[in-house]
Amino acid sequence: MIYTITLNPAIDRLLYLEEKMESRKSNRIREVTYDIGGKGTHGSYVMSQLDVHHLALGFMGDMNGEKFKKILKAKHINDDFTVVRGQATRECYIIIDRHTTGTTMLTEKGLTVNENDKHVFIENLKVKVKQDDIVLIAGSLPINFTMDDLRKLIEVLKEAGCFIACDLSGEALKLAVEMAVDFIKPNEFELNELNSTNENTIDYLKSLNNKIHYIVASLGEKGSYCVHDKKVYRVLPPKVKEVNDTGAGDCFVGAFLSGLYKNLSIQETLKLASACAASKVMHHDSSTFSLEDALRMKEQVKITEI
Ligand code: TA6
Repeated sequence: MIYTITLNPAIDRLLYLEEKMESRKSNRIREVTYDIGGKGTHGSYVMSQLDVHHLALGFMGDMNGEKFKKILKAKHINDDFTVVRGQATRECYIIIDRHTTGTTMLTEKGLTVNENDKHVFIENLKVKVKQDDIVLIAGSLPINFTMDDLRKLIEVLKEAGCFIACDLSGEALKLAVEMAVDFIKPNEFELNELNSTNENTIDYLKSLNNKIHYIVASLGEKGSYCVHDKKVYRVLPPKVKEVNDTGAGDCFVGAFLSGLYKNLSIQETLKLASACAASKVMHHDSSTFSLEDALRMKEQVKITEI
């Protein structure tokens, strides 16, 4: 089973503009659609498409619970979110126009969790997670979920003996590294923050690999580096026409963990993840990708060991 933990999920509101967005002007919205938001839920969506036994966990607010659940259902995501009373799951706004590649994302802070909410969530996790499971913790933290809470969460998973994957940033990512989780996926900016002494990037990634089994350093459209078993792989994705890059990294992580779950080789896992992410950027919403296209593009992914 792969569990995804999205502590601060979102409902993504996609705003399609008539024209390029400009300040001091009324920017007309052509269309509004909704998608699931928050990094772990996107991973779950990929798992649902790849037929991987999965369950999405985290916190959700009861005030817009119906809307949130409806999107999860439409995306075939199995879930057992801890419901936070009197709170709403945040909305994030993704602004898309026909003239710009890349999108503008505006993210709300999210819900506030209290001590009881955190207790209920942790106890649920203790009952569920077993040694053979993979658990992904991804995305930002809700208000009042502290670094100590994150430490406790990782400790609970360590006690269960499962594979721990973290797609986190800032202090949360530093903590995941300190606690030697099994997988991290820093982007260039996050990697520079971690590599505080400016060591050569490849040497630094190799040194991280002494305690973290899988490191994927994502370079956006330029692909990624992956370090595993002291081997460094340069991964070049297929060239595609990008319409919305939101959620591409999440899609990569969901497919990568699915590859590990299915016992694929590291090369096959990287090809699958890279092709799914490439398909994602060709779609307008935050999570959709085409498995058919991904399976076709898999063979165009170039992997070299360096
Ligand atoms: O990566 C895309 C996405 O998951 C969006 O769906 C959006 O809701 C946002 O990121 C949330 O990011 P955050 O880091 O705030 O958890």
